[in-house]
Amino acid sequence: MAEPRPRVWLARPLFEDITMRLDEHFEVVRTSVEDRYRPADIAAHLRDVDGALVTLSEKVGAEEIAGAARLRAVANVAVGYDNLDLPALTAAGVLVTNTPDVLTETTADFGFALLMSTARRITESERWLREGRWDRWSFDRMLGADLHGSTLGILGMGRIGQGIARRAAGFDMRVLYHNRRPLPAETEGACRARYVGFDELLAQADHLVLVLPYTPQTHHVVDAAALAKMKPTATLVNVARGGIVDEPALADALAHGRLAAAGLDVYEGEPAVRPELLALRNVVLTPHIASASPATRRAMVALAVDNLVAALGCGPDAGRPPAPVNAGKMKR
Ligand code: 8YV
Repeated sequence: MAEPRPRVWLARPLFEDITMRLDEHFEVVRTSVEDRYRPADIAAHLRDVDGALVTLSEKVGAEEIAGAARLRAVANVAVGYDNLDLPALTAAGVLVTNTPDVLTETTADFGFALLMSTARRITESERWLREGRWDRWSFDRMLGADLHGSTLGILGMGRIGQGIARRAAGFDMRVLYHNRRPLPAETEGACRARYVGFDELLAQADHLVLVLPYTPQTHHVVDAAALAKMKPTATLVNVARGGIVDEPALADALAHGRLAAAGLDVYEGEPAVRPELLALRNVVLTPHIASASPATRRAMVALAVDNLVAALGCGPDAGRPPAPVNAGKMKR
């Protein structure tokens, strides 16, 4: 008798023409839920599958995999994987994969767009205009911060940070960065960026962009003390994860003129956004869309499918998924 095909759970309906490739190898359990799953729902879906393809809305940790004896692979459709408890999954022998590279340029484009909108008060002035408040032209209305000739600080100089640095060169910005470790001189040269300590980055930046991974070590690294080291005229942009910033401290700094403006694409409790942030005029708020172009979202799903197929020992790259995250050994 033929071996039963591995079973995989597809947590969201994602580009059916791409995810149908999973059907060539697996029995695919599709769910159509568009809301958040509760931990017990995720646990129930993982109980009888060999693999799962999930997005960052699905949190998978020790509780969710407790009864998942067959689970061997979880493919995340995102480069960030803070939704997955890596130590718990690795200890259980579950291979985790993500979707790096394919979203770098789109996310860097968006980071730059959010920086420009925030510094030059684009959404704030549009709201004001739509409210019918524009009665006469005025010389000092909606003055914003220049990008050209200013100092851009980049916290987290991975692929996306480097993409933002390359864009900054076109605006004649001076680029400083802070990272776990300095980049090789050649990469620094290509990005025209200089490594500085965290405090110096905060003090020097006219605009600070956050592009670092969210881990227990980076939780609230931008807190009240860090914000106090920034220029009161500075702009802060976050396209990484909400938990990197202490949001009440940020809202307080923005409300009291200790920071000029912020552009946020990510939030600690997303999709909920704190009322203190919603109430401020000097913050641009977008709903976690930095990688949201059709080509990039499709490439992310395609890579996640390739990852899952290979992680479960199928397809041309069997056993060698293109983007593995943990060193965990597969159970079979
Ligand atoms: C989106 C991201 O969250 O890849 C990431 O880590 O934050 C973004 O690309 C992703 O597209 C949603 O799954």
